[in-house]
Amino acid sequence: MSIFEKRGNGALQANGFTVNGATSDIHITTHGSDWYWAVCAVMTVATFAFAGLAQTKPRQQRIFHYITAAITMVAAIAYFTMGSNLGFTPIAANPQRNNPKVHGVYRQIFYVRYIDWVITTPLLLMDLLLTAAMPWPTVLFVILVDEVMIITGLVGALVYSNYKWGYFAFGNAALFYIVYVLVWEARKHANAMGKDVGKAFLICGSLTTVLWILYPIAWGVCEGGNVISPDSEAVFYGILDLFAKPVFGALLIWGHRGIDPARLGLHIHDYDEKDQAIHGNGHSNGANGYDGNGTNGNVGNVATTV
Ligand code: RET
Repeated sequence: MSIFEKRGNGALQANGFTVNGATSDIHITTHGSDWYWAVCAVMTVATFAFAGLAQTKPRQQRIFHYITAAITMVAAIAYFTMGSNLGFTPIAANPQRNNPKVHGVYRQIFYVRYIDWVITTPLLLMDLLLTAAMPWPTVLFVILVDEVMIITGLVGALVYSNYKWGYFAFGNAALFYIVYVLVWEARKHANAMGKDVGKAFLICGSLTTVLWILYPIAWGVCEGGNVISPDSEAVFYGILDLFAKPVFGALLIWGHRGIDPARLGLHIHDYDEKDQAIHGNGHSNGANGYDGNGTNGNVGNVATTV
């Protein structure tokens, strides 16, 4: 008996497959649970790395670090939940299949995935759209459409009848619009912000576009069509999430290394700079105010105050 067998992963026995009286007979095995734990570990390490890197920057330049650390933090907890064999509900499989890997009546549907995504996909879009310095009404609208995409995916996953494909269609229409904004409007906008911004956006925007198109394919063969096993589902979504969150985040933060967020219209104030404004150095408009000449008086100060 190996050390792993002795100490073991007891999540499946501890938490079981029965929820509200129904039991998932198409469910993850210990391998699936182990994999979820491994992804949880990567998300946790990434969170500390991104939060730690934030400390190496002045406070006015941490926005992308904080957004990205928040994304992996939420994912780490979602993966903790799935590794623990929690955050799911049994849904009657439709269609039922003869393949022994997906043979059964109730498929284990992890709704916690969607709780993760409803929080993290808007943050990923903020990372990208703020990089491209998109107008805030566009950012808000794209995020709203993104919530439509995730919630329709969740509702569809919980529906037994073929009406689930109706929700799937709404979700894909939403994704289509998001991809359009990323590959067309935001790309043009990012290029106009400078070569370095254009390059950072191109790398992260392309990665996102390719990955996000793979998610509905995963949904189609997992929650939708009951084609691949819950263990394979864990690997499929897990690999996508690893690229969409820690790998994306590392590339984004790397891309921002020489870019002051103030250049993207993100003028952020720091406490000591505000103190300076309050205590003053002779005239009241210097540090954080509109200077009355049609320009913003803080532009010079912000970059120099740490
Ligand atoms: C669903 C099903 C409905 C149709 C579509 C979907 C797309 C989901 C996407 C999820 C992205 C998740 C990410 C998570 C972060 O790691 C909801 C699967 C289009 C694009 C990036």
